[in-house]
Formats: sequence, structure tokens, C-alpha cells
Amino acid sequence: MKLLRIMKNFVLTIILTFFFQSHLFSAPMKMIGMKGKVSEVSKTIKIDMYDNYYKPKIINVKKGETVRFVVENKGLLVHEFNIATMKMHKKHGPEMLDMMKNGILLPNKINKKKMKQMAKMNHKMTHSHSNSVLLEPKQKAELIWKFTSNVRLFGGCNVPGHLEAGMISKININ
Ligand SMILES: [Cu+2]
Repeated sequence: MKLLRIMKNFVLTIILTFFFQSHLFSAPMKMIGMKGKVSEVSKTIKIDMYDNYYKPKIINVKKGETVRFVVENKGLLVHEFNIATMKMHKKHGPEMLDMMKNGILLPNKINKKKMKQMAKMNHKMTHSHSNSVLLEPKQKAELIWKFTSNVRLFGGCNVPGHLEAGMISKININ
């Protein structure tokens, strides 16, 4: 009887684990907001990237607001501006490390050709998340994001070592 109960608990644990994992996979993106529409942009915020920090350090937005981020890399290294929770940044780090190990991400260059080749085998290597931009020195890009909740977000760079070095800006959602 005891064995049966253990078995039951084991099966239940597995079911619950699958349920929560599948739920969590879809949850983070909705939680942090969504890709915004150009027609709904109500504010433009300029983000300058340096080695290894952003200007500004604090970003103020409102809940429900669609913001156009104009991101410019003024540093000498490749940098990312990724809107995410701290937990998501931590998870994204290893993906970037993989890109570096595969020669896609070089200190001051992105090997786009290799990125395309690798993407056929592993979609993570494309790095085309709607909540981030990855830029070479002197490159500029726009990111339109709609903030839909009060969750604690950070603009961060997940190029290995950069976040730890201070390449992170706090996003205040009021
Ligand atoms: Cu960086």
C-alpha cells in the first residue's frame, strides 16, 4: 500500500511539473508585456550603449504605455538591450554564451552568416526575440514595447560578463 501511495505521488509530481513548466514557458513574455505597435507609441526613449553600461540607468514608463526605444551602440563592443525580469536575464545568459562559443558572437562583431547557418539547427541561435536588440559598435535600432504589467523589469545586456559588469538599467513601471 505504501508503495502504491509513493507511486501515486510520483505520477502526480510529474504531471504537476509538466503543467507548471508548460505554463511558465508561455507566462514570462505576457508578464513582461508585448511587442508594441508603431501606431500606439506614446513615448520615445533614447538608450545609449557603452562598455559596459547604458545611459540612462533608470527608465520610467507607465503601465499600458507603448514605448519606442531608440538604441544606439556607442561602445567598442557588441551589446544587447533586452527587456526582461532578472530571472529571464539569468536564463538568457547561457544562450549568449553558446552563441559566443559557436563563433556567432565575437567581441566587436556579429557573424550574421554563421548565425543563419546555426539557426537552421537551433532556433535559439537566431536571437530574434521581439524584446531585445543586439548591436555591433555604431549600429542603431528601434525596439517598440508595450508594458502591460507592474512586474519588475530591467533593460540588460546578456553578452557574457556585461550584465555582471553593470550593463543593466532599471525600468520603473508606474
Ligand atoms: Cu553589453
